[in-house]
Amino acid sequence: MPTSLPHIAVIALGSNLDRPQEQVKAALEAISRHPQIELNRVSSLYITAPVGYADQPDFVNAVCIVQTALDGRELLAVLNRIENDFGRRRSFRNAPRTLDLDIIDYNGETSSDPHLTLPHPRAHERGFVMWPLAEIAPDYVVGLHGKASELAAKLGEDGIRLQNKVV
Ligand code: PH2
Ligand code: MG
Ligand code: MG
Repeated sequence: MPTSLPHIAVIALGSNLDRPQEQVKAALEAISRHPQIELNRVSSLYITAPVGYADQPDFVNAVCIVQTALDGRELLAVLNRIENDFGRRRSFRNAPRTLDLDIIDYNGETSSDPHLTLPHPRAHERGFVMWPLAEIAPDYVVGLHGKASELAAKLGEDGIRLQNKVV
C-alpha cells in the first residue's frame, strides 16, 4: 500500500432516479478521479428492492473499497460534494435519490460523531450493502457484527439481484 494513501474505507453507492446504473458508474469514476483516493476493489452492480420507504423504484447499489490520504471528515466532504454534483436533492429520510454515497467503514474505526458514525450504524442490517461487500471482501469484519459474508447470508437474498460486473 503506498504510504501516501494510508487509510482504507468502504463506501456504499446507491441510486434509484435518473438512470441509476449510469449514476453509480459515473460516481465510481468521479471517486477514482480524486487525486487523494484510489479505488482498490469495486463490486458488481446490484438491483435491490427499496428498504425503509417502500413506495419508490428499485435501487442500483454497489460497494467499493478505497485507499485514501483523506481523513474521515474530508472523505465525507468529498463524497457529499459528488452527491451534490450529481443533482442530489435532500427532501425526506429514505427518499428516492440520484446518488447516495455512504462511508460504511473507515480504517475499522469507531465514531459516534453524528455527522460520521462509524461503522455505518445500519450497514450490517442491509443486504444491499452486505451482498456487494461480501462479493469483494467476504472476510471483511463490520464493527462488532462479524464478517460480511456471514451477515449477507443471514440477511438472505430476498430483494437482491446481481446486475452486471462493471470493473
Ligand atoms: N438507501 C436508503 C434507504 N433504502 N434501499 C435500497 N435498496 N438501497 C439503498 O441504497 C437504500 C435503500 C437510504 O440511504
Ligand atoms: Mg444511505
Ligand atoms: Mg447517505
